Amino acid sequence: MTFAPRPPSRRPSAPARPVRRAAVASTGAITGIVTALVALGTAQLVAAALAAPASAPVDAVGALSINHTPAAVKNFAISAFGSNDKTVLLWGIRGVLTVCAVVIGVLALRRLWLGMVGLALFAAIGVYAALAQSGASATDSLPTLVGAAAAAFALSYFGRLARSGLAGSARAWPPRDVAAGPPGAPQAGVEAAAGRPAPQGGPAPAGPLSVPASGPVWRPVGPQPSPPGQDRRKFLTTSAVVAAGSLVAYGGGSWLASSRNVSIAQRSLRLPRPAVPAPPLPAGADLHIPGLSSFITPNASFYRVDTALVLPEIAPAQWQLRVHGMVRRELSLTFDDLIRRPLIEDYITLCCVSNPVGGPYIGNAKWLGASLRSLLQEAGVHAGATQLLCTSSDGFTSGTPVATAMDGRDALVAVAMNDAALPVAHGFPVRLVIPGLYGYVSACKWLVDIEVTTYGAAQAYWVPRGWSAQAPIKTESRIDVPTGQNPVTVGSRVAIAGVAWAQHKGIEAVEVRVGNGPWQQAQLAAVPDLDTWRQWVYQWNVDVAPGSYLIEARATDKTGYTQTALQEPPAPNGATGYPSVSVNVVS
Ligand SMILES: Nc1nc2c(c(=O)[nH]1)N[C@H]1C(S)=C(S)[C@@H](COP(=O)(O)O)O[C@H]1N2
Ligand SMILES: [Mo]
Repeated sequence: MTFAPRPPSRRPSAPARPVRRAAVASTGAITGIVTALVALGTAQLVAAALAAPASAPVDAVGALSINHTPAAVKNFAISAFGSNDKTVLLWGIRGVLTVCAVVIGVLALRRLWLGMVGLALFAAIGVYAALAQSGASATDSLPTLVGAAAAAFALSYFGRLARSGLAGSARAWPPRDVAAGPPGAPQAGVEAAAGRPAPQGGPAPAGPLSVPASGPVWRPVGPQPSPPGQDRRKFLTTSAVVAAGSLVAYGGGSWLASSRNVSIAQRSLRLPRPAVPAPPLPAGADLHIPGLSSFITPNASFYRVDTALVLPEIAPAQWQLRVHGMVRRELSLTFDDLIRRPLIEDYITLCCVSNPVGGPYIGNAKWLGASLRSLLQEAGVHAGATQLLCTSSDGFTSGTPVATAMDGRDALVAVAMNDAALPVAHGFPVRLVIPGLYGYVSACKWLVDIEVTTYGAAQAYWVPRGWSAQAPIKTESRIDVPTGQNPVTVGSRVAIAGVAWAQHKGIEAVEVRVGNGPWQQAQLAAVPDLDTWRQWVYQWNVDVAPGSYLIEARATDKTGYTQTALQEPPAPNGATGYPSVSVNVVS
């Protein structure tokens, strides 16, 4: 703090004016900033409670300024800051607010009403901005109004505390006879800051400035002034605590408000009809065998794999996708732009490279999305580009081969999963789904950016962490039943069933063997196309002697490749080996 007193002997003739000035300025700045934080924190909480994040003052003023920005400035901002343009704008508003808050705080130390007028001015701007939103109602003014009320309270409380802190320090130093001039002369800065006239000589009425020059400590009637420094300390600690609390309220309120906003946007999203509907689901796609994974995995039980500690909450209205890099024409799409494109619907089985043989990180859904290929064609991919570096709003990146995205398979910029908007955990509002590639090289969730580049020029998230840059899904199978938990009886018939997958190649056959016996053909369920897993079942007549038996399965895809028996772990590009389950046969 600028409070450290200089020894009086050094500058006996100069009153402490510069010191006071600095003290008033810093104290005023703190008062103003704490007041502003209280205003914004409170407003944000109210906005969250109302589920109206856009009515919080900073966001409302931001939206207002976007709508009133000339196109040229907007284009400059977009080209200079890209998709960060909104962030830059919001921080700009916060910066301006901080400067104004400092001014209001300093004013308030001089005359409280001046600070209050400044506050009211800001409240008016906030209310105006909140009500200027399209579809705004009177309640949208509440966040700003409640915030301003809390701020007014904070301003008068901290103003009072600040003034007595300043006065306390004036009392402590410098000794009145050295620095303060003749008794009764105005003490520059301090009384101005205190907002009341200096005592005009004599035993002044109780007040922190009425300190006798010498003699025994004079005790005023009424509330005792605190010892020097104590008020100042109280001011500093209280403002630190309140500032911290307000920041937490602000952060928490923003998060709450946007997550409520997103869930509302998600529930109310109207999905356009697909231009290319999914092939009809064949009657026999689901064998309905107890314990066998259903052909379609419900969204609620779909596996989830990502690096997000806190799920990104992106409202479609805020979403933008940039396609850039090695392209002839950079593209920028809003959510409306995206869903106005012809949408393709397809059943696609998504699988994680981390899935061990027999593991759970695989699921099948009906996806709806725009064609990634047509988007890339529109952008015009340069010859020589090999990789699409796709970035999530949380910074995660996946790297997809350009060739795979362009070869005509249903590589989707997806907006829906099983006839509903994407769940937030699965990438709302937009993610990629590309049949035939493990998720980490294809299925970027919360997609915001596609950079057309090369494998030489860029590495996606998992590549420097030891996973392969290229990762096509390996032909695999899983045994769902029996689980091996219960014994099976000699002479009974047991359904050995599971799923097999070779996305975009298709499953041609699945074979099963029991206890190193001969491979037996399993019966395959119907599938709508090549991009999904395929259920299979083998009816086993338990005609073996009691004992423990290993059941194994293996799949062959439509290219003629049979999955390998070689057991490999998931790293670096997918596990291999026959799935197996050990069952106990009893008589
Ligand atoms: N933004 C983002 N997208 C991501 C990931 C991630 O960590 N962050 N993980 C990928 C991986 S490894 C997989 S397997 C799939 C999983 O998609 P799901 O969680 O919808 O099943 O998402 C992919 N997309
Ligand atoms: Mo994954």
